[in-house]
Formats: sequence, C-alpha cells, structure tokens
Amino acid sequence: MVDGGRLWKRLSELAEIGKQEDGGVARLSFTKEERAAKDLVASYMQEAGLSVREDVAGNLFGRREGRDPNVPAVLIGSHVDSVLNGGDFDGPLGVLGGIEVLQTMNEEGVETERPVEVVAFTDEEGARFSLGMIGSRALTGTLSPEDLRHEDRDGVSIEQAMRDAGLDPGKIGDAVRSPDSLAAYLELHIEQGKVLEGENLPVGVVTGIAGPAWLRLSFTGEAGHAGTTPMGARRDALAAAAEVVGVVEEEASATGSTVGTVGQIEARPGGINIIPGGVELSLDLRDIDEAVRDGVEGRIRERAGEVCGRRGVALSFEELQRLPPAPCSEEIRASIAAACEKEGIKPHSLPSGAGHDGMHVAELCPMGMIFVRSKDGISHNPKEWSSREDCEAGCKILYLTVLDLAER
Ligand code: HGY
Ligand code: MN
Ligand code: MN
Ligand code: MN
Repeated sequence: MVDGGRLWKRLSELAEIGKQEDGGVARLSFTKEERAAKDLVASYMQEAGLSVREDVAGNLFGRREGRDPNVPAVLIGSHVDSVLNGGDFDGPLGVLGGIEVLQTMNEEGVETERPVEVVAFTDEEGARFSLGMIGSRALTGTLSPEDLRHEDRDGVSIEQAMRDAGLDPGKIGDAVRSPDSLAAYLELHIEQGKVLEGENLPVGVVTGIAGPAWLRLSFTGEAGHAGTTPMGARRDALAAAAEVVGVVEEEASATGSTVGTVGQIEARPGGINIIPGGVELSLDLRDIDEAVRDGVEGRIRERAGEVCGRRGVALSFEELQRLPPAPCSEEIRASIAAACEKEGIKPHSLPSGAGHDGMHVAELCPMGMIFVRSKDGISHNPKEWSSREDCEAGCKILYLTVLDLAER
C-alpha cells in the first residue's frame, strides 16, 4: 500500500522551493521557482518508473501503461504553482499523491487494464496573470489568443512569459487532449475549509466545484489637492471604491452561499496629499449555484452604479474569467465513497468553494475529487497544514479509487 513516509518527505522537499522568509511559498507560473518545482517532480516521476513528458503548455505528465495501451487513460494530478505567499499542500498533495500511487503500483506489480497518468498542471492558481488554470485550459483547447495576452503586474503577458520559459505559445493547440484519450480525471486536494475538521474526518468526497467570476473594476474620479478641496466638491475614486467594497460584502453575505472577495486594490496617483483620481479593484465572486452568483453580481453592478453616479465617479467592469460550477461525476463519487468505507472512514460529501483544474478537465471526461482535512480551514497562507496521517489517508483513498477506475 502507499508509503506515507515517502509522500511526506517529498512534500517537505518540494515545499523548500520558493520558500519565503515567513515560511510561505511563492512559485508563480513560468518563473524559475515553478521550473525548479517541475524538475524535482519530474525526478520523482522517473524514480516511480513512469514515462515523463512535458507538453507545450508546460503541463508535466508521468504515464504508467496498463494491459491495453490503446484504451483511454485515467488521469490524476493537480498543480505545483502557488499563490503569492501560499502553503505547502495546495496542489503538491495531489501531484505527489498521484506519483506515490503509481510508484506503489509499480513496486507491488499491480496490473491495471487502463494506463494511468499523473499530471502537474501549469498555473492553476492564476496568481501571476489573474486568469488561472492555464494548463487545463490548454488541455481542453479553451485558451484564447486574448487569454494569452493577460499581463502580470510588470506588464509581461502570458505568451511572453511562455517564450521566456522556452515554450512556444503559437503551438498551444498541440496541448489539446481528445475526449477519447481520457476515461476519468481524479484530483486529491486539501479542503481549504473547515467541514472535515468539524466532522472529525481525514478525507471527504467532493460533490462539485463552485464557479468563479473574476472581474476588474475601474473607478475614475478627479485627482485634487487634499488640503484645498472641500469635502462636498470631490470626485474621490477611492471613497467610491470603499463604499462598493461594502456593497460586495453585503450582497454576497445576503444569499448565505455566495462568497465575494476584493483581494487587490490600487489607488492612483497614490500621494498622501492627493485625492485619488483613479482606483482599480479585483472582484472574485463564487457560488455552487451559477444563477445565485450571477444574481449577486447583478445587484453589485446596480448598486455600484448608484454609488458612483452620486459621487460623480465613472465606473467600468472588465471580465477576467467566468466559469460555471462543475458537478463531480456520480460514478466517481461512488467509487471514492466505496474506497472510504473499505478504509473504515465514513464517506462525507461536500462542495468545493475553491476552483480546481477539474473544472476544465470535466469537459473531456468524468471528474472527481478527494479532499483531505485542512487544519482550521486555512489555505493560501503559510499556516496551511494537513497532518501526515491525513495526507496518507487521502493517498490511500486515491490509490483504491484509481485501482477501481482503471479496471472499468
Ligand atoms: O482560486 C482558487 O480557488 C484556486 O485556489 N486557484
Ligand atoms: Mn489548488
Ligand atoms: Mn489554491
Ligand atoms: Mn486545483
């Protein structure tokens, strides 16, 4: 059965790449840190006896053949890029857990009908370019030329960053996998929430993935002298934006299921004695129910328009990404639940508030996810933590579920 010690050792080694002073990790897409992480993961794939390849989008695959090389493969995996100051488990658990499963199969001489591949997707997080899931979008052929023009804070586009990393964005179409090459996709991931901790369970069965809508709001008022401009004579872009942030919190909270986050704000020109003339905000809205999410967005747009109208501030919205919620396959959920029961763990179902590559891969084949308990539900934070026992339990469930799916 899987070797929890080897998995834990690899998680610790990978966590050293991009390590920050405060203990967080920073491995943004197409940077030397992400490259180093993929090189380390490729070495683990070799150690596991897998055939290793990287596609034109930088997705790293390790493949183990089954009895029949021509039938669609079972794909397992996750990502090794991180958010700006992330934790050790978000992504790596699914990639290293997948490698551990296949290495164990090789060591125990387990035969499966289907080939099984483990993947480390490029740029799942979107931390650098505010798009995200570039690798799984490339796999499904849904990356548009406009997507590749998304820029990071230094004005470097995705396509330029790919070229700088030795990849050819012009060939991105070569990354597309046909639906008949994949039988199922399965991702082991930390929950990043508090449900499993509340249930006192090490693992859970994911029912579906909430759909994110990412927008950028631009407020244009008028810069002015902080000392000579009366309060009633201002068109203060930051005061307007501050009111709108309150509207986001109110409207998202009102439904009881939606989450709304303003994670980024930039005020220009940014002088202590200058009334801000321009502000840009990011908005991340999610719900497992698309209509509810879009209803919240509509009310935010309406109320933001009223705030800005009253303040004489112009407001524009730019859409960065919009994905529908992705339900998990009933068949894979049942397989994961059966694996939990085999391991004496009560199967507990829960939705994912976080986005995952499975939202895109679900366009090619049935998708499922296994969650591992997160301490205090913390993630996207250096304090992100899952215990060695829980990581091993999740990897065992992954092993049993892959065995089942690769025999179907
Ligand atoms: O943003 C997300 O939900 C994921 O962690 N990329
Ligand atoms: Mn993740
Ligand atoms: Mn994440
Ligand atoms: Mn993911």
